Amino acid sequence: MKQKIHPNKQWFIDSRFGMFIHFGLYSSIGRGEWVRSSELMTIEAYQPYFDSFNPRAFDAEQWAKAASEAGMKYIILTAKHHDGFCLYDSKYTDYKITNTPFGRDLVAEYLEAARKYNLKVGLYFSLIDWYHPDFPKYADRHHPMRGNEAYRDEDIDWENYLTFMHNQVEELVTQYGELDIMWFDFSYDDMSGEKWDAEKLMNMVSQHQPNIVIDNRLETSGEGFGSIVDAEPTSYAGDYISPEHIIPPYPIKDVNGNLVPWELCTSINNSWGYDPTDCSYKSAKFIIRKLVECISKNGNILLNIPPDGTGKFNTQSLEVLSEIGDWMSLNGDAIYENGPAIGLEKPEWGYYTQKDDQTIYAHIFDGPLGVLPLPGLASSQITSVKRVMDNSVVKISDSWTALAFPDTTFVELHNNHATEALADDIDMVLEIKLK
Ligand code: FHN
Repeated sequence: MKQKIHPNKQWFIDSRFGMFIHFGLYSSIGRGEWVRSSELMTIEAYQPYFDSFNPRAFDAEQWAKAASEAGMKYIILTAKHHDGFCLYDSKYTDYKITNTPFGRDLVAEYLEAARKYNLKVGLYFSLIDWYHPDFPKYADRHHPMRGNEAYRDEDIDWENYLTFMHNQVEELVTQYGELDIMWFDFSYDDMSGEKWDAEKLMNMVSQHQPNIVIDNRLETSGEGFGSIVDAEPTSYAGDYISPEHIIPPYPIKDVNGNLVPWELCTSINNSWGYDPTDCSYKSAKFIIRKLVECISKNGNILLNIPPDGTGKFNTQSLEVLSEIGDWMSLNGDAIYENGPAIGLEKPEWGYYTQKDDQTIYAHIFDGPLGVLPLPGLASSQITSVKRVMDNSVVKISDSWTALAFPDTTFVELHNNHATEALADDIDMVLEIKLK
């Protein structure tokens, strides 16, 4: 089925699995990246975290190596989040990492390390800036100074803010080499589309980085996905839909029936920015199974790993990433370049994914009683069935009962139709080759 994405950007769909990193001043506070807003914190109250910011354990290689070894194919770092603090040496503000005790351009080091590990590289950029004097405060429903009488009659120059914001995007897309993804975040209420001068912004970005993949958050998705699913999307509709902590129930299509790429963004626990009290780390098994579910519906997962205030990934994150990597090293063929299995219903035991016209993968989460049914696949269609983990052949059952169901092939995961535990209790993968 035709994908609604430029061929130069197919790598994004093929990658299926990426790393998100939220890092900034808030990481040293440990109460999430919205702490200024959630605690109505003034710039002055936030300033000590700027003045003391020095993530002594930061090592871009640790981030990139962990992503690569977990089987992630792309990585996206917050160059600037809503607090306006820049992790790069912006010439348009003093509110930047090179003016803190850390003193270095962290974005530059991150990009160098990510490219060294052959990761596609992306930057997250906040359209919102709670530090800039010309960003709305009193009437804005997210700003830390919302409703603060001191700002009731604020006199802001929105055009000046747009010039500033566009200039910052331009320095990112011109001074840090080829970027593969720009992750704009986020539009809301009337702060959407042409309010950001989005068409001009997109034209500028595309001029400097013609193959860059862009998310759909330059416009609000409102009750849907934004204009990306329309017959004539806006110039800033983006290349993919970005659901957050929600997996679509089925593949997303545009009004013409083309598959629209999407990427679930979620975190390894329940926090984007570091929070030491958030110990609800998702297991490798949970993440892998959700990744398979997303792929079966034409989606990617962008998994956020929050570095702590010293700049390192903590042990809990590293252990989960390592276990994911172990599984991906054996089963990556059933993840990368996979998508929905055309014409096959979801089987009861897990999911089908499809790589090409001759290759389908069965992702078995729940083991069968005796032989495993492959619903929707007649044995006459199949040339071979193998276990991906060890490339061992799986026998097609020729029992009289199995043969009674012509639209279903039964395979023997164990000899003599025995019922045994799955050889891989995360996701036991079979490669099914079709004629
Ligand atoms: O407000 C941000 C939030 O802090 C975080 O960056 C997420 C990640 O997708 N995006 C926005 C909320 O949708």
